[in-house]
Amino acid sequence: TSQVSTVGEAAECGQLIAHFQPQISCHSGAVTGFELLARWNHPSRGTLLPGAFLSGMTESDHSALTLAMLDQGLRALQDWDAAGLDVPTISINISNCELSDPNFAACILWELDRHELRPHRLTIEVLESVGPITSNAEARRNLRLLAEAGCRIDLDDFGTGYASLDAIRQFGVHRIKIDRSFVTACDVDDSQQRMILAVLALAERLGISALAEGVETREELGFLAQMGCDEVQGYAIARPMPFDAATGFLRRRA
Ligand code: G
Ligand code: G
Ligand code: NA
Ligand code: MN
Repeated sequence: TSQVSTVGEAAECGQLIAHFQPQISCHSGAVTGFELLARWNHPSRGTLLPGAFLSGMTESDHSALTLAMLDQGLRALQDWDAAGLDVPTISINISNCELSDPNFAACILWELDRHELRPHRLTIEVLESVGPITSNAEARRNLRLLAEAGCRIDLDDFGTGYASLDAIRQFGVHRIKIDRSFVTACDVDDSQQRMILAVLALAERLGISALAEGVETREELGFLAQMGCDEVQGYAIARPMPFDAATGFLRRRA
């Protein structure tokens, strides 16, 4: 038998599994969504994290990964809807190279339509840490099409990138995800606190919401809630988990 070696082949074999990490409202404690994080259940190497396979991927691998995550995420929403479990949106990570594909937005909107889910149920996480997405006309067009259709756009790893403020202005970014590097020890470290407060003030002025990622302790969570952060995500709430465990998490909180 041939050895599976690319992410595209892994997708075909059903080896790409979405893990779901909850996002929580600081005000109500309600689940506001789940971020999907890819895992490769490799037959001989065990469970691979994205760090082990993301870097060597071709454009076609990227699109296969996105389609696999999208399909699992949208089917999860269908299941949760049918079970009466309220999950407003799921977030998927995309790579910036996908945004150069003229068909990207149409393909995403087709998948939503095919699953009979409205566009706001999907959040697209875009990264600025790898380069300014706003310099690419096709990327701008794709993001604008998605936002106009009602998809939500998250700016991931906020604070570590290049043209984040420009991106917020150019297409409707709904939410910034404050990078974990600013969140760690924010309850006790003065310089972390000032960063968080500055970013929260920025988000408020721009009328977009802020989610702090990588929240690991109750103390960090308490500080963020007190400072008016809208949402949190991190080990303090739950680790990324397979679909069944995520469903269990929702049932316990319902
Ligand atoms: O869980 P963690 O090790 O899973 O993820 C590490 C990194 O991999 C994160 O920065 C995340 O954005 C990225 N990542 C996780 N899943 C995906 C995915 O499906 N597509 C892309 N492009 N990146 C992902
Ligand atoms: O780049 P992105 O923000 O998508 O990365 C998410 C990454 O952070 C994933 O690897 C995920 O497993 C990891 N992660 C999620 N919550 C926490 C946390 O509380 N602490 C740490 N150290 N990593 C986290
Ligand atoms: Na992300
Ligand atoms: Mn991030």
